Amino acid sequence: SFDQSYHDLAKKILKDGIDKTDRTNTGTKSIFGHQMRFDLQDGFPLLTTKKVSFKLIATELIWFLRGDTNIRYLLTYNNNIWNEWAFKKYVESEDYHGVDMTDFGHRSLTDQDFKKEYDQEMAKFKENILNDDAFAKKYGTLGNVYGRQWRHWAGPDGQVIDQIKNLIDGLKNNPDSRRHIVSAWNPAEIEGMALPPCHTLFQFYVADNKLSLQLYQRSGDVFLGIPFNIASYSLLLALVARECGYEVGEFVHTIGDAHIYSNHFDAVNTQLSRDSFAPPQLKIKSDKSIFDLEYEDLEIIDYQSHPAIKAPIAV
Ligand code: DHF
Ligand code: TMP
Repeated sequence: SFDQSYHDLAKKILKDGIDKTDRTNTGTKSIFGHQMRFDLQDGFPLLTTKKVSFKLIATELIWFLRGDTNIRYLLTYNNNIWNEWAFKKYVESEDYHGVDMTDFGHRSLTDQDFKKEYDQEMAKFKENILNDDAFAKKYGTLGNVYGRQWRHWAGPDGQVIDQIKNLIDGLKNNPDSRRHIVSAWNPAEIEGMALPPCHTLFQFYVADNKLSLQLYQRSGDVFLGIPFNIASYSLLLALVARECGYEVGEFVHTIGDAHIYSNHFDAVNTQLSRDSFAPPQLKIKSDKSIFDLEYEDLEIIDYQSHPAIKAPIAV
C-alpha cells in the first residue's frame, strides 16, 4: 500500500541511516538515494497512518501554480507552513526592533519564556502580512522560490519563461517527447531564496494514454515534508493529466538526502506502529483550467486516518 512504501523508507533510515549533522543543528539519521512509486490508479496517496492536511497541500500547490511567492495568499487559507522562513528574513532585517529572535526555532523549544515572546511576535508578523500591503510586499515574499521559477523563469534579455505553460503545450502536442521537464533549481537565483528548492526538478512521461511524473527531491524531511511532497506531486499529476486529457499513471518519487530529524524519532515510531487504511480518492469538482482552479474546486473523499502526530519543524 501507499503507507507501506513510506513506512519502508522510514524503517530503512532508522535501521541503516548514518548519523549526520545538518544546517539546522538538529541532527539527523540519513540515507542517500531512495525511490518510491505510487500508482494513482489505486487511489490518492494521502498517508493514513497519521492525519495529513489536504487543505494545506492543495493551497500550497495552487500558490505555486499561480506563480506566487508571497505567504499572504497562504495565510488567507490559514496555511502557516511557510511562516518561519518569511519571519526569519524579517527578524534579520533592519526594520525589526523587537526582542532578539536569533535561533528562534531551537530556543522556542527549550525556553518557555522565550516561546511566549516568539509566539506574540509571530502573531503580530502574520497580522501585518495580512493587513498591511507595504509590509506584505516587503516581508511576505520568500524570494524567487518555486512559483517564480515555474511560471516566470528569467531568461536572457528580459525574456520570461512559463515552464508550466510550455509543459502543458508539450504534453498535448508532443506526448512522446523526453523533454517534459520543469526545474525549480535556478543556480543564478538561489541566493535570496528563503530556502533553496527541496523539490528541484520533475519530468512527465506519457505512455498508453497515461501520464506519469517523476520528482527529484534533493533533500527530504521524512516525517514532516515527505508526506506533503507525495500528496502535492500526486495532485499536480492529476491536475496536469486532466488538463491534457490523459489518465493518471504513476508518481515516482526519487529522493537524494532522505533524513529523519533526531527530535522526530518517537513520532516516527508511533506512526510505524499503526496499521494503514484504504487510501482516499481525489475529486476535481470543476472543469476550470489548471491556471484558474481554486482550493474550493478540489475535494478528498473517503479519507480515513489515524490522528495527527505533532512534531517540531527544523528551521
Ligand atoms: N523545513 C524542514 N526542516 N522540513 C520541512 O519539511 C520543511 N518544509 C517546508 C519548509 N521548510 C521545511 C514546506 N513544507 C509542514 C509540512 C510541510 C512544509 C512545512 C511544514 C508541517 O509543519 N506540517 C505539520 C502540520 C502543520 C500545520 O498543521 O500547520 C504536520 O504535522 O504535517
Ligand atoms: P536544507 O535546505 O538544509 O536541505 O533544509 C531543508 C529541509 O526542509 C530538509 O529537512 C528537507 C525539508 N523539506 C522537505 O522535506 N520538503 C519540502 O517540500 C521542503 C520545502 C523542505
